[in-house]
Amino acid sequence: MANNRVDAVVGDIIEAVRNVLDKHDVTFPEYRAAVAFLAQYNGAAPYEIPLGLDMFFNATIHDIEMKNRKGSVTALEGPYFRDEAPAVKDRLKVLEGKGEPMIIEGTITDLSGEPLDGAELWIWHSDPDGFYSGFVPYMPEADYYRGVLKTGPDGAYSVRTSVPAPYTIPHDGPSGALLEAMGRHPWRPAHIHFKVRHPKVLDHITQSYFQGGSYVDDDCVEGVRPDLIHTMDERDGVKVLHKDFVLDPA
Ligand code: MBD
Ligand code: FE
Repeated sequence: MANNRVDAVVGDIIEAVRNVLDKHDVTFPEYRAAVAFLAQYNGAAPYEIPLGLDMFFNATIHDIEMKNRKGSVTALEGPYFRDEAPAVKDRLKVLEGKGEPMIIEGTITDLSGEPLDGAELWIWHSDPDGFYSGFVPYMPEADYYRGVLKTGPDGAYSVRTSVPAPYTIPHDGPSGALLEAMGRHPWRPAHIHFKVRHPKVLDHITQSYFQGGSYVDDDCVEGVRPDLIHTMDERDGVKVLHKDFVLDPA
C-alpha cells in the first residue's frame, strides 16, 4: 500500500513502465541501451535533464493545473524567462530592419471581468530568426524582445515588437538524440511568452501561437492547446495579436 505521495506516484510510474516493457517484449540489449542512454546525461550540459523531462511532461502538468483554474489557459514557461527584464511602456527593443512589426494588446482582468490595476506583465519571445536575446552572440544582453510592463486602472496593455519565428530546442545533446531516434524533429512553432503577477490572482504563465504557423500542429514539446492559437488582425498595415488574460484568484 502506498503510504506517502512519493511512493504513490513513483510506485505507479514503475508499474506503468513494467507494463510497457512487457507489452513490447523489451530485451536485455534494449534495456542496456536505455541505461546507456540515461548515463549520457552525466557530463551533458546542465539543462539537458530539465529539457528531456520538459519535452514530454511539462505541458501535462499545465493540463493538470488547469483542472483547478477557471480562467485563461496556462502553458510552458520554457528556459528563457528573465525576471530582470527591461521595464517597458509600449514597445520592446527590436533589431531594426529585421522581421515584421507586430502589436500585442489586450486586457488583464479577474474572473469577474474586473480590470487588474498594477499587474506586472512580462513578455518575451524570439527574434525573427528564432533566437532569444541573452542566448546568442549577436544579442549578448537579454534586452531585445523582452520587457515587463505595468497595467493601469483599465487593466489594458499594448506593446509593439516584431513577429517571432519557429525555433529549435537544443538538440546537440542526449535529449535531441532521443527525439531523433524516435523519428521526431526539434522544432517548436513561433510563439510569444507571457507571465502575469498581481497580488489578487494566481501567477499566470502562458504562451500564444499563430493560427496556420509552421509546427503549430506538430510542436516537439507538445505544448500547444486550442485556446492558445490566435489569428492576427491587421491595423494600419501592422499585425495585431489580441491576447486577454482572465485570471484566477490567489
Ligand atoms: C522554448 O523557447 C520554449 O518556449 C520551450 C517550452 C522549450 C524550449 C524552448
Ligand atoms: Fe520559447
